[in-house]
Amino acid sequence: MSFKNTYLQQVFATVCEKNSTQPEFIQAVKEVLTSLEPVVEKRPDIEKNGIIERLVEPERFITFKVAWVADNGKVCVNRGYRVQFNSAIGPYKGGLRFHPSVNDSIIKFLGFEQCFKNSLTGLPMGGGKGGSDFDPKGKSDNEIMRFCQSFMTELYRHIGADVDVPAGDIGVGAREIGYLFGQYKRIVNNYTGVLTGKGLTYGGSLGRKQATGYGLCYFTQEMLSKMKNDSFSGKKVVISGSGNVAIYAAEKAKSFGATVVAMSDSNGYIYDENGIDLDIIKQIKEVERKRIFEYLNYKPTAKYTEGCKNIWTVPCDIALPCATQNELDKEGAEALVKNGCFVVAEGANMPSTPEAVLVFQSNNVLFAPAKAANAGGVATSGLEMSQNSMRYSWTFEEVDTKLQEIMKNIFASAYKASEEYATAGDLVSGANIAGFIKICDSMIAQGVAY
Ligand code: NDP
Ligand code: 2IT
Repeated sequence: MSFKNTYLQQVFATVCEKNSTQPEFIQAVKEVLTSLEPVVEKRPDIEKNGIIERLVEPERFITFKVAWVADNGKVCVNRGYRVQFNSAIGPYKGGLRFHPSVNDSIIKFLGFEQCFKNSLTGLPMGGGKGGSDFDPKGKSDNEIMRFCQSFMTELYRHIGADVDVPAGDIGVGAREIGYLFGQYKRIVNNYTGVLTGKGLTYGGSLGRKQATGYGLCYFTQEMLSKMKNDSFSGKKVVISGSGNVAIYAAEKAKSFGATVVAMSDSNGYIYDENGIDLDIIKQIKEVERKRIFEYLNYKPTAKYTEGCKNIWTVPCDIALPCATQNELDKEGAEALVKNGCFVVAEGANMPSTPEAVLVFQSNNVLFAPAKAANAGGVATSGLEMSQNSMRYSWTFEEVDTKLQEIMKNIFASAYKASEEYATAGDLVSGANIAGFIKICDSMIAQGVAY
């Protein structure tokens, strides 16, 4: 039996039964429902209004065919997805992921998590997510463009600036958002802020590119300061991934006085004991779109290890998993703890397995869960939406100041909820509960429709 509360136990059993082929979705639901147990016990109106069974069922789950033509003339077919999970507190909002591993389970776990994360930002955004099993690796710019155009030719009818606002995620950055936006505008003949993460010349927000990584470090700095009277300064940091989130987490950690000694991609990781040179990483990853081992061509003294999993054996004080789900397992967590790591903050979505989280919690590691720690990206997407609505742009400093404020507020509300309902400092429970209460109260106020 996973839950003492019989209502939660029944809802969870139904989730498992109905979604038996969706392990990541079940994993995400189990974690949230476990955190909500004390709230459900305290508030009978939750069961009375059927909140939990309504919360775990997406309002809409859309799949569609994406046919496109490769440069060699071959016709290819991929599957597109959009889940519109919960609209209680605002229009659906969440990224698009293009990666061959994308399936129903991945999209639903991401959409489910997004609801709570968006709620934590304090901005009016519901939860959604989408993407495709399309693999952008090795594709030409023209192939990416044709794929994005075909994808949007179906997606456009489901989204809108006040309906559902997609953005980037793995495999979707400024280039893809540009092609998607162009096609949306062509079809509907309407210039609106229907996507975020846009280029700065056509409605994008300063600071959005940096926001998830910077926000992760603002959250971590706040957690270190409030819970340990400490900071990034002088710390050794290991960061998995070398994409959008990882690069800007590394940049901010460095500006806070830390040394980032290791980064990875899905092939392997590099170790540079004097600190990774981020200009080189940006050149390899953002400009050339090549593999991380190319770093050795610039810095032959660095070390490359094939396989990304063992990055957690590199000794560090702070670990920032910024690649993908379940990339940090029990073994990785034990290696981190053994080497003295005392802070783990999640930049990726659900990067730590439940067993890894237990290792952190039982070894007093300061642990910042993804929903709270990586919310800076979507929060700044929310700021991009505000600027688009106002037909106005804020400066980088204005956006960055608001982002810092939002990350501090997220820490404060997660911490407060942990004190009220769980153990002070249990930010997993705190973030889930604080995100949930706002959605729950909004659902009750709006009656039973969804
Ligand atoms: P990018 O596509 O820019 O980068 C992803 C990085 O993770 C790459 O280095 C990639 O390596 C690595 N990676 C991806 N999949 C795997 C895998 N299966 N195994 C090992 N490594 C992998 O994506 P983002 O940086 O945008 O996203 C990273 C994480 O952060 C994701 O979990 C995403 O959901 C989350 N996130 C992103 C936000 C954003 O604003 N972009 C906001 C909040 C969370 P390779 O190139 O070899 O595939
Ligand atoms: O997981 C995430 O929060 C994102 N990929 C960002 C979503 C967004 O709408 O900016």
